[in-house]
Amino acid sequence: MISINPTAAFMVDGDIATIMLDSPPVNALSAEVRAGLKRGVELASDVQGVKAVVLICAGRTFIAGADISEFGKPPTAPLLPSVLDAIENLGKPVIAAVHGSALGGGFEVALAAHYRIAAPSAKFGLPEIKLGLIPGAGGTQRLPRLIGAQKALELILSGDPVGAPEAKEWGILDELAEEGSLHESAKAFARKLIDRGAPPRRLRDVSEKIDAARGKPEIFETIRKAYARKFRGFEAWERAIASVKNAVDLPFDEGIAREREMFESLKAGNQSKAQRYVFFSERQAAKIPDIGGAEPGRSIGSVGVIGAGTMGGGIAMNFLNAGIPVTIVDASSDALGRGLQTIRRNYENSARKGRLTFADVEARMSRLTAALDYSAFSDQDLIVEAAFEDMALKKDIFARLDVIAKPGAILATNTSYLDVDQIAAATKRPEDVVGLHFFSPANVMRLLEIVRAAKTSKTVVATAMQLALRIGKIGVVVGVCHGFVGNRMLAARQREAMKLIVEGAMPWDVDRVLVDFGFPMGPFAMSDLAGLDIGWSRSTSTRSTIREILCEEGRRGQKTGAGYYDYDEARNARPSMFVEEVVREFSKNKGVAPRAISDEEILERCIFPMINEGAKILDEGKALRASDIDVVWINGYGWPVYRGGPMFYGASLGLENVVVRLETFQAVLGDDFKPSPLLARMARQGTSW
Ligand code: T1G
Repeated sequence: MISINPTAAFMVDGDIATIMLDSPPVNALSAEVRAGLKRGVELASDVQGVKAVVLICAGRTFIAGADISEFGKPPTAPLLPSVLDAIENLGKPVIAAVHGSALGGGFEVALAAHYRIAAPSAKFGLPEIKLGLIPGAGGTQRLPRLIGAQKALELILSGDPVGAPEAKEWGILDELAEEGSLHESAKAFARKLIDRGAPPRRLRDVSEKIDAARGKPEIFETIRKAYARKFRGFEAWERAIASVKNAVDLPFDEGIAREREMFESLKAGNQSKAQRYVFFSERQAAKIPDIGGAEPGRSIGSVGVIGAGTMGGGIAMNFLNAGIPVTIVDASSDALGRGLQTIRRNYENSARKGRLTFADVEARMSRLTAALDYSAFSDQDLIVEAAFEDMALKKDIFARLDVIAKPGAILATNTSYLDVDQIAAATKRPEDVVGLHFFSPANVMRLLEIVRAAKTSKTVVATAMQLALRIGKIGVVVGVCHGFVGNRMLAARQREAMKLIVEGAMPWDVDRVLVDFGFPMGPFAMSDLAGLDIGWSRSTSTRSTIREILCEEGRRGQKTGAGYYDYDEARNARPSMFVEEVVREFSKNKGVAPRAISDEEILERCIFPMINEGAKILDEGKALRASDIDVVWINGYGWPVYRGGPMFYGASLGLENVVVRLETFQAVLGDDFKPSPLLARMARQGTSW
C-alpha cells in the first residue's frame, strides 16, 4: 500500500487498484483530499498491470461533498473539476464504491467514475441548493445524462438524498453490494468488468437520456412553475434549471463551463454565504461550552406528556416518531379522546401522502397510552408539561409531579414565556427541571428551545440536547427571561407592527413588507392564523387595543372568517374595509394623524429592534452565541435562510449602520429604539458578534 498523503492511500490487488480516502469526519473534499485523489488516479494510470480502479472511502461515509469550510478562502489546486476530469479520462474503468452518503461533490466524483456500486444503505444527493449553490463540478451535466433532465432536476432542486435501491432503479447504480463487504463486492465487480473487457464508460459521451428533452423547453417551464413558490426569494434554483437545460442544449464542455461560472457567482453571493453560515451555525448550537460532548446524559426510554391539546399532541408525536413510548394525560376524557384522534388523523394523513405506511401508523399509535391522572407518570424517564400558560397552574403541576415522578426523572415544561426558575422552585428537584419549548406545530417545526434554568444540572441539559437530536429537532440552549430568545425578539417586532398601523400603515402593508423580505407570513396574517383571542377574554376586554376591538367584534382570525383580514370559504385573505375603519378610528381617538409610511421604515422598524433585542439577550447571557439566535429565528419563525438570521443580517448591514438608524428612530419615537450597550459598543469599536 502507498500512503499518498494523510487522507489518501493507493493499493493494488492483482490487476485491480484501490484508491482509499480517509479524512474524518465525512471525507469532505478538502485540498488535501483532492490532491490525494488526483495522485491516486495518476498512480492507477502509471502502474503497469492495473486494469481497473476502485475508489472507496474509509470511515462512516463516502465523500460528503466539497469542504464547505474552504469556501471563503482562496482556492487551492487541484480544483475539483480537474480531479474529476482525471478520473473520467483515465483509460481504465473506475468504479466508485459508495457507503454512507455521496453528497454534492462526492456524488459528482461518483458520476465522473465510469461505474458505481453501493451498499444498500447508501444515499446519493446533490444538496448544494440548501447552501445557496448549484452543483459546481459536473452534477448538472452528468446526472441528466444518466437519469434524464427532469429526474435530475428533481434531485437537484429538492437537495434531498435518494437511497441506493431507488438509485439502482433510476440507473445511477450498476450494482448493489452486500452490506458490510463493499470493498470485496467492488473488486468482484471490477473483476467482472475486466473479464468482459468493459471499457471506461464516460457519462459525457452518453446522450440518449438528454436527447429526449431536446427541443422541449416546456419541460423546464413546468418545473419552474412547480418550484417558484418554494423558492420565492432564492437565487440558486433558477440557475440550476438553466444549467440542466444547458446539458440538453449545449455540448458537454460548454455546459460544464457555464455551470462553473454560475456556481462561482452563487458561491460569491450573499445568499450562499448566509446559507453556509446557517449550515455551520445549526451544528454549533449543539455545542455547550461548559458541557463537553462526553457528558453521558440520561437514557430516555419513556415519556409522559401533560395536556392532550394541540401542543401536547404534537409533542407526543415527536417521541412516538422516534420509537419512544408516550403516556399522555389530560384531566378531561373528552380532551383526551380528541387529542388521540388528532394524533391518529395526523399520522393517517401522512400515510395517505406516502410519508408513512399504515403499519407505521399502527406501530406509533400502539406506543401511545392515555390516562386521566398523573399516577400514570410514576415510571416515566421524562415528563413534558404542555398545560395552559399560567404560572400558578404550572407550579401546582410540578409540585404534584415532584411527588409522583421517580427519582432521576426529568421534569420539563413547554412554557413559551414563563420563568422556569420559579417552576423549578415548586419542586424539591430543581436540578431535574428544564424548559423544552416546542414550536407549533410541534411535530413539524424543527426548533426546540432548551431553557436552562439556574439549577438545571449539566446532565439534564446534555440529555435534552441529545434528545433534540434523537427526535430530529435543532436544540438551542437559552436562558430564563420573558420569552427566552425567540418570543422575546418577536415581542419587539410585534410592538412595532402594532405602532405602525396606529401611525398610518395598514396591517396588509406591514405584512407585505415582511413577506417581501422573505418571511412566509407577516405578523397580522400570523395572528389571524393563530387566533386573535389567545389570552383574550370578553370579561376583561376594554377595547383598549385594535386586537381587543376586533375580538369584541367577533373577528378572531381565520377560524371566524375574519380578523385583521377578511377570509373567503377557502381562507384566502383580503384587506378588510372594516378593519381599515377600525384602525383609522383608533388612531383618531389616540390623537394620531395617520401618515404615509415607507416600506423601508416599516422594514427597519420591525427588524432593527429585533437585532437590538438579540444584542441584549447576548449581553445578558441568555443565548450562548449570536448564531444560536439566528438558528432560533430561522427554524422557529421562518426567517429567510438566505438572509442568515437577524444577527447575521445586522452584521452584514454593518452594526454601526444599524445603530445610526436606531438612534434616528429613538430621536422621534423614544427609547424603544435605544441601542443596547453591546450593540453600541460594537458599533463604536467596529467589531461584530
Ligand atoms: N464540509 C465541511 N464540513 C462538513 C461537511 C462539508 N461538506 N459536511 C459535514 N461537515 C462537518 C460538520 O460541520 C460537522 O463538523 C461534522 O462534519 C459532522 O457533520 C462541488 C460545491 C454528511 C449527512 O452539503 O449533510 O459539494 O460540528 O454533524 O449528522 O458541487 O454532515 O463535528 O465540527 O452534519 O452525521 C455539499 C453537508 C457541499 C453535505 C452527515 N455537501 N453535510 O451528517 O454529521 S457543497 C453537503 C451533511 C458541494 C459541489 C458542491 C451532513 C452529513 P463538527 P454532521 P451527520
